[in-house]
Amino acid sequence: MKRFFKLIPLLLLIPAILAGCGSSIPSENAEEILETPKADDLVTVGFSQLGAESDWRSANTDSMLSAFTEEAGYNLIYKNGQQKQANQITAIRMFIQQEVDYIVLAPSTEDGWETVLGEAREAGIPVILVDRRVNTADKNLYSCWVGSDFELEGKKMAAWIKAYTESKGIAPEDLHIVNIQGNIGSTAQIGRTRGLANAARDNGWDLMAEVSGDFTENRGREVMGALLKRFDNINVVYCENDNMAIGAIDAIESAGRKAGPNIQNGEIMVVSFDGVNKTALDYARQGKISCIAECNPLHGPRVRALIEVLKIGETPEKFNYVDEMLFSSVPGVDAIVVDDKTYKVEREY
Ligand code: GYE
Repeated sequence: MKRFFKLIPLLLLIPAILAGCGSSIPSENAEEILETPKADDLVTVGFSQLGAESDWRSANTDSMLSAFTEEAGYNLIYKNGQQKQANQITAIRMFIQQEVDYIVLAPSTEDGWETVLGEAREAGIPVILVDRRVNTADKNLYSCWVGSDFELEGKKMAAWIKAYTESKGIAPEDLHIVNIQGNIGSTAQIGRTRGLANAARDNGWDLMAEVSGDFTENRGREVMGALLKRFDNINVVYCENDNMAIGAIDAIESAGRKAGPNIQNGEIMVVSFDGVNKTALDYARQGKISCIAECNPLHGPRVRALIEVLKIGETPEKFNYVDEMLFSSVPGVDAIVVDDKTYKVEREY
């Protein structure tokens, strides 16, 4: 809505910017500056995405881009934070300067948002959080959040590991687990790590190491390679996303080992989260990944629905959770129970 007026000064600035920067304007900026003015009746949304580390993230970005179209009445300004909180803070400040109508933030990590979210509030721009959360003492620094219950995902996975290994008569102390974590301090990492760590403590499992693989395939490969050198008895690898699981499986196979559920026969059981990446789903069908906790990335329409509520002056629910399933093609466990609730284990990916 307000963007049209903001763009005029920006367009006037182009010759000066070109002169100042020589020929190399980063393409991301060029796109924003050269953007054509939008109709005045569009609602402008600035979306600060944290990066592009995984297939989940790409699916999430696509979902946002296809929900906030001009046909739907929106002008979306998308900024990729390249995995750096500082970039996301800069993007939010830019959105404030542009006087966008709403800011949508997918935060990289939970801490450190007070100042910039305070600036958005000063400017009167509502902030909607998507996927991960922020840890601010004042919860009114954002209007609402939509995403997954990451700790529940972790608890479900731990319940599956327990049920499966019990069904095979494997003693708890014989489970030698490593956790390849997501980027430290992100809500997804914190919840999934906690789900496993609590279950390990309660069940007497040997949780040998927790190391971050930053949610990327390459880091998953590197971290698993190093863990295999450090420990010779790993039999369960808990990967906090599918991309890291793919990397970890590569490392397992390169070390001459087999990824699979038969840990009594020397296989290394890999479990993971998301269920978005095609290779991971193939690996799951083949038993290289034994269980996947679904994490749904399709938040675009959900965020749009929240904005529609704000637009008519109403207050949406503060925290909006998405229902998710658990998948395993490994026979033996049909259902698991977490916090008194029964979840079916889906067999088809
Ligand atoms: O599981 C992982 C991604 O925050 C839920 O981040 C998201 C996680 C997702 O990179 O693949």
